[in-house]
This record gives sequence, structure tokens and C-alpha cells, in this order.
Amino acid sequence: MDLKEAANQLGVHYQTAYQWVREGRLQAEKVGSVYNVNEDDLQYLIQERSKPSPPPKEMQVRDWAAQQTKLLNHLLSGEELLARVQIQRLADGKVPVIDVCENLLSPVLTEIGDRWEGGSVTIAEEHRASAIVERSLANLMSSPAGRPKGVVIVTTPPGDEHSLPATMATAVLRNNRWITHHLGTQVPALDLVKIAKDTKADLVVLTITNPDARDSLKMIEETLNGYDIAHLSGGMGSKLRDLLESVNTLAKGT
Ligand code: B12
Repeated sequence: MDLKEAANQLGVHYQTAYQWVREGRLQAEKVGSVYNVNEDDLQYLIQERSKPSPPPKEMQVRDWAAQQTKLLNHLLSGEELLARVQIQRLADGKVPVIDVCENLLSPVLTEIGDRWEGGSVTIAEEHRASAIVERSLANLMSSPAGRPKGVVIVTTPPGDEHSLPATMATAVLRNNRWITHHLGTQVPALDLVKIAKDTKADLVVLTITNPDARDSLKMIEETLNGYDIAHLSGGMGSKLRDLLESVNTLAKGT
């Protein structure tokens, strides 16, 4: 049969079947301008494709420092694809999201901040690196099956544009079966109250990275207190493990 018919039987587009021929996955003989596929070869591939794929191998990272150096280089040279592949591999290898955040992303961003402060990294390079990390974090946003532990809202106080730590907190909470509404940055106090009530949130998590936003954090905390909405604040230097421990204690208490 020709490749078009083989593609039909495989249930894939002609271009996919053609790609498989080029990769050697599907045997075909070229006669003139047409590829012919033998019935046995087709059946072999159909059977291979129907076998369940093995679960991805769990990965143990032995050398986080090497991972950090690699990611730092990708980020500083603007190699988005390489950075994303590196992070995706860790996710595929079932490396816990919290480890990816705390042992890789956070130290690399801290290093970029130090270099920016020291003048060897420009604002443009830092912005490019942050944007790549922001997009890479999407790969870590999985919500495992199982009964949700509760509802959490995550944001930063007005005046704090550092969205990445809040995004990391979101990834870690979702991965731990918390329904997490991620509001990005700088939500006005009364809007935060409204959405907390609308979503019946158990907790509002406020992430602070910019020390200049401390007063605004205080104001938000006082507003939430006034409406009896539980909240937890943490920021630069504080650990996602502590955040998890606190929210999991809250889940046990309810
Ligand atoms: C990227 C970046 C930016 C980006 C942010 C982009 C983005 N999409 O997030 C932009 C360009 C917007 C930015 C702006 C500024 N930045 Co900036 N920024 C950084 C940088 C390089 C990385 C930030 C980051 O993501 N850090 C990594 C985080 C993930 O690590 P972490 O802090 O340990 O965070 C953990 C906790 O937050 C925890 N966590 C999260 N939520 C919760 C909740 C709870 C309850 C708990 C327990 C824990 C927890 O999880 C995180 C992961 O482990 C830092 C460098 C640094 N050292 O962090 C500077 C840094 C924070 N920025 C700094 C400064 C000065 C600024 C600006 C004032 C610069 C300016 N002159 O405009 C502005 C402020 C803007 C504003 N109004 O907020 C300084 C702050 C210095 C200081 N201590 O005063 C730093 C430290 C750089 C430096 N070395 O000087 N910045």
C-alpha cells in the first residue's frame, strides 16, 4: 500500500507517517516518487503503538550546583528553549516542584539579582531571564488527582512587582492539592477581600520581595484581619517548605 493509506490505517496525518519513515520508525520502500509500505511492517508499528508507554523514569538530581550553572548560562544568553527543556526534564523526571523552585530557580534568580546589583548584568538581561523563568514555571503547574485540601489565594501586596515568588508558591501549593487562585501581583485590598469571599478561600498568601512594599503589606494584612480572612505572609529568604508546613497544618485543623 502507499504511505497515504498506511497513514490512514495508523490514524495519523500523512506528514507524521512520512516523518516516521525518515526516522526509520516505519519501514517503507521508495518506488519513483511514492513510498510503499508492506502490510507486516505496518501491523508491527500499529502493535508497538498500542502498547502502553512505560512511566517516565524518576530522576535524582545529585548536583544542583551543576544544574544552576547550566540554567544561569541559558538564562543569561537568552536561550529560552534550552532553559525550558532543562526545567521540563526535571518535571518529567518527577523531581518535586518545590526542589526545582528552591534548589534551582530561586538561587539562579538570586545570582542574577546580585550580578545586576554588581553591574555585570543589565536590566534588559535580567528582564529577559525573568520572562523565561515565568514561562518555564507553566511547565510545573500540575494538580495531582485526589481530594483538594482547600482553597488558597496567592498574590503580592500593592507596590511589589515581583511576581515570580508568588508564581512559585502557586506551583508548589497546586502540586500539594490546594486549589490555588493566582492573582499575579498588586491586588487592591478590597478586591482581594471580595475574591477571597467569592472563592471561599481558606487562606490568602501574600508574597513580599520588595522591602519598600512592607507598609502596603501591613495595610493589606490589617484589612484582611478586619474581614476575618486568614492570611500568611512570607518573602525574600523565607522558604516554600515553611509555607507548605503552615498550610498543611491549617488543613489538619479544619
Ligand atoms: C526578577 C527581579 C525583578 C523583576 C521581577 C520580575 C518578576 N516577574 O518577578 C523586576 C524587574 C520587576 C524587579 C523590580 C525591582 N527590583 Co527586583 N529583583 C529581581 C530578582 C533578580 C529576582 C526575584 C526573584 O524572583 N527571586 C527569587 C525568589 C523566588 O527567591 P526568594 O526571594 O527566596 O523567594 C522565596 C520566598 O518568596 C518563598 N515564598 C513565596 N511566597 C511565600 C509565602 C510564604 C508565606 C512563605 C513562608 C514563603 C514564600 O518562595 C520563594 C522561592 O523559594 C531579585 C534578586 C533576588 N535576590 O531575589 C531582585 C531584587 C529582589 N530586586 C531588587 C530591587 C531593588 C528591585 C527594584 C526596586 C529595582 C528598581 N530600582 O526599580 C524594583 C522594584 C519593583 C517593585 N515595585 O516591586 C532588589 C531588592 C533589594 C532589597 N533587599 O532592597 C533585589 C534583591 C536585587 C538586588 N540584589 O539588589 N525585580
